[in-house]
Amino acid sequence: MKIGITCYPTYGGSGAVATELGIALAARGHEVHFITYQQPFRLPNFLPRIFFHEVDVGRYPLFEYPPYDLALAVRMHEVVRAHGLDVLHCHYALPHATSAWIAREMLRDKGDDVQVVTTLHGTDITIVGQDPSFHAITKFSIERSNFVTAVSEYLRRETLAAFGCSGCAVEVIHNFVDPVVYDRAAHPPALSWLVPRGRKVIMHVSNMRAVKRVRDVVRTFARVTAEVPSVLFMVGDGPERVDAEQEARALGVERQVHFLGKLEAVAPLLAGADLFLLPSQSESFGLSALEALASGVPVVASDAGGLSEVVREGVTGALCPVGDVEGMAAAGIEILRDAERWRAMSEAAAQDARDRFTLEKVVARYEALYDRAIAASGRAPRPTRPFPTPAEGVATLGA
Ligand code: GMT
Repeated sequence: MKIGITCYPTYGGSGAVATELGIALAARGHEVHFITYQQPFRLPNFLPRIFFHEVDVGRYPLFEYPPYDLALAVRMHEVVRAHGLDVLHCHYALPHATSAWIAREMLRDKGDDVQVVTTLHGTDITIVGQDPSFHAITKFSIERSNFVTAVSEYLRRETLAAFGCSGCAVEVIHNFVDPVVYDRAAHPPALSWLVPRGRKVIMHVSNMRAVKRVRDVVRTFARVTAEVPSVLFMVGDGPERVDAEQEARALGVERQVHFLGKLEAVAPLLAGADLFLLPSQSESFGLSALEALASGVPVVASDAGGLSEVVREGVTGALCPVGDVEGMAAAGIEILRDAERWRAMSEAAAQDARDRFTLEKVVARYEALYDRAIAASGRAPRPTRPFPTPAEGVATLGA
């Protein structure tokens, strides 16, 4: 098959999922074309059968807001025609599904067609999509997609409640991890030089937006370390980082809190962690929690959105009401204090992630969905090109 993938290429769960899906599809022999404004952050420079098409938003003095959605639609249309794509898979509804609809209309105008699959990730439904400025176009774009998926049951329910979405079935396909990458045993200790002897390692990974409640991470940590001496690693960056730094100073734990910034590979760090904190206000799935679990790290999180589909209370971690810093700290202390309990939880976490969210199973579900989409179009899938032919690969990258 030939699949176009559009996502936000910067740091964030939806871009990570989209990119890793594309890499896995290419490894299974499909041809994958990323169409976005920047090379996705988890996409290495060159891989067989993967192509990157940059969207160039022309600048013009009249445009205070350059119309990215239109430039994206034109690029989608161009790439579908040039490479004969079967499917355009949009990750995050706005504006990607809208641009795909425009591209498909342009194709139909020329007697051509493409199937549009939209995967809903979170705030495209729970926040942005419900903003009065965007509600109608989000609903329209979801309804005009040929197939729609959501990354959790919670998000599927939210979508139906917020948009009604008549005539569109929303299929749940959970996010996934590569168990080979997220494997505690596979990585040498990366952070031990920063961890004083005998201290536990607590970790948080996020884009540090308000929804992540990073102050609660620091507050929870301060309570835990008072009972179980620990170190906190904050991975990622975003608008709330300064607040978290300030909170650490206010609570007198700044010397035990390390801000590591944006990092491309978190698996080597997670492999050295004892506890993962994710106290988000809302989380449709919580990919970072899954990556921690797969790495054998128990997760203490808020019982928000789809997190209860990922973390098994008392088995792989603990869930507390949003903002319940005391409860999260108590749960963290209980897990860290008891070595036997920690080991059992760590093993259960890694096993459960492999049983329920392994890459192989989930990617097969997307493949089956593309098959259905192509069958519904009445066409045979387009043959992928023989590969690798180095000259062709190099010439097409970034085309
Ligand atoms: O919806 C967002 O806020 C963006 C998105 C992202 O790119 O990080 O996050 C969402 O998608 C992830 C991947 O499916 C989920 O793991 C996150 O839970 C979800 N974020 C929220 O719901 C806040």
